[in-house]
Amino acid sequence: MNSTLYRAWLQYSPIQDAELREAYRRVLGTISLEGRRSELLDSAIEELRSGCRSLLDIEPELLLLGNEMPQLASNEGISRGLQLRVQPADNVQDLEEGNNSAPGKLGPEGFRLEYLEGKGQERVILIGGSEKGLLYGVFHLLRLVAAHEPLTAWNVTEEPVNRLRMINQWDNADGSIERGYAGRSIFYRDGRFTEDLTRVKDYARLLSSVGINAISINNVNVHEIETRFITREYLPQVAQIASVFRKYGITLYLSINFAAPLHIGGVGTSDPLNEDVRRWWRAAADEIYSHIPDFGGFLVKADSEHRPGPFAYGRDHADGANMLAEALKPHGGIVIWRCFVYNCMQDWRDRSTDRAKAAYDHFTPLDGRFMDNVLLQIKNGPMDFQVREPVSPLFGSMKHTNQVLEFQVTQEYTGQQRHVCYLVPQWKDVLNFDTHADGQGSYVKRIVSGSLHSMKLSGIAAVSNIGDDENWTGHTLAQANLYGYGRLIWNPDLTSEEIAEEWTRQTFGNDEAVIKTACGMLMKSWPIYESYTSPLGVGWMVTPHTHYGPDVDGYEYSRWGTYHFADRDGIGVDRTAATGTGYTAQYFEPNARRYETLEDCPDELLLFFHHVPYSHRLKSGKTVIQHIYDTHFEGADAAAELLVEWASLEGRIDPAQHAQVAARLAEQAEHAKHWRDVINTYFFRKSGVPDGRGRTIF
Ligand code: GCV
Repeated sequence: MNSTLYRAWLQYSPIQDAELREAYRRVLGTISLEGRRSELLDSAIEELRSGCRSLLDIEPELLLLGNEMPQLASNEGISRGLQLRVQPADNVQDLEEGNNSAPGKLGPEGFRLEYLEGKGQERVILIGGSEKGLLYGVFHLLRLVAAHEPLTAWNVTEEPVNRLRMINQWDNADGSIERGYAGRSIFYRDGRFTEDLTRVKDYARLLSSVGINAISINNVNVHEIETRFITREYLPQVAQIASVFRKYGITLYLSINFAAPLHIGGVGTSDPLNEDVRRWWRAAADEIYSHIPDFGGFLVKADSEHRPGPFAYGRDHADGANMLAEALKPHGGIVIWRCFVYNCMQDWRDRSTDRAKAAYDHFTPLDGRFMDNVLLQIKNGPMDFQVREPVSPLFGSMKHTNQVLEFQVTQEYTGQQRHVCYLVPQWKDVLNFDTHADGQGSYVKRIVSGSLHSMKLSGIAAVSNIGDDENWTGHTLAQANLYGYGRLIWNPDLTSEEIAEEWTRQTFGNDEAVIKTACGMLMKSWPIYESYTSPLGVGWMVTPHTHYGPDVDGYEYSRWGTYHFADRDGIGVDRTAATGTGYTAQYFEPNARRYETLEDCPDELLLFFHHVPYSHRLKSGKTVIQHIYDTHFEGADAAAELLVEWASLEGRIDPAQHAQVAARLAEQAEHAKHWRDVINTYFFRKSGVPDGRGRTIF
């Protein structure tokens, strides 16, 4: 497949501007490489060559300058073209030294790109902190070309801010994808691994181009076949996938079944303190590493939504995680243990249990007990990837435990890639949230980058949004979320607008009208989606199980702990310490007080923290009920307007891309009306309060 839809942001569309094309050709016509060839360097060169072919219609001359590793001085070596170098190992900054490189020293994943001009000659020097850094540099260079950046602006030094930059696939061996909205798995089909790995390779290119360095390739809900992925039967195939990703600097992980010793090991128990169980996991780890020497480790969902875990044996999460960590430790592997643990069999009549409190209550007492090769993976919010949630209070609360933040790129609760919802602004809000864990400035981004509490291991993971649809993501605009995720976690200080623009230029070209309209649409898409779905942070109100479309009471009398408590007088969950569940007390001050106090609580989270009458006035001056009506009318109108805006781009971008997005936007506009009418009608009937503007409610 080589269509525009398929190429996503790696279009490498021919440069039409003759002057610019000539300038790029001058410096990219000759590529010299100093140093030893390696798999990663081969990938870098392959990418450069295909990029040059496609963007500039040239076949660059490649000069291999042998094994000598020259010094870094930029005036050495040959004096023209693009010069690729890997910084000598003794000059690479140790990871332990921190993420910001000292002058002259690059971290192993960093790179420096420099355009030099003088004496009638010009050249570009690209130095990688390692082969991997060089590969990232090549992708960056190609990004600059695709965005038509002038050579004089090619002067950058980049280091990733986060160490672990991971993607989690929720793919099942039968080819289905849990919460997948873009077709079937590219990894598996009918219980077997896919034989043709072309698509896996192209996925690796996409991920590597935005700096992703780790992937887990199977669902955290580990079923029967996948339980055996860690055995001799499947490891040769897992190893093949690992080798595809390795060439792009991406380390492979597997989700494991905590009860594997019991189910497939013939051990009779999975008790983490049982010596036979421990021996079984050690042997399993030895076997894995004999096939995949650089295997990353295990991702574990345990004692969560009916998945097995240590609780069955009266043990806790630290016992479970450490047992696995011990098995992986001799090989340098890590355990990523998820904190998505709550009672999913709650009695809705029980007002004392609050699902939002669960992760904090389970894990904070264990701080300090996890081995140093264990990381806890924490979802961004305390519930489950809703369109609006507060930030999980676990961030910053476990100062002696490695932490990974989990985002969801797949749009489970945010329109399922049928609605456009650019999530980078939401993720930025999370990263910029000040936990006050160590006083002012204790931002989530500093916790997960490891800089606040000097964590040895830390980073960010996210659930992928791709499948085997031609355009990877179902909605072509949803490609911006995968792209944006990678770019944002490389550098959390990039703005949402910058990322949107980068993606748009690479995907749709450099027509300024396209950039302006498409970026504008992306930037308003999350607020629009929020406006016609569940109001003021209360969440849920979706069809049970599928999580698509409105069903206000769908989760109200269920066992999932997801309630809005709407009655004829008011709505919202009282999570205050004074009169409610006490959840607000899990935050550090002043956040605890801000959420606790009705006057200070931000409007957008009001119903997450408080139960209020419909007549309650928001900071905007509107009552809650009028806010619900207004946002739903306006939201549905705004969704219809997106379609009109997109129509204005017809003829300015590739027809296949245009038609694909137009079809999804038309569906969104219709579905937004459905949301509007269901929500407005529900609250009108519940409250009896008419719309102040007399619009039609049913
Ligand atoms: C993989 C939510 C989703 C589940 C998912 C779970 C999790 O509950 O609806 O499909 O399971 O989160 O993150 O483990």
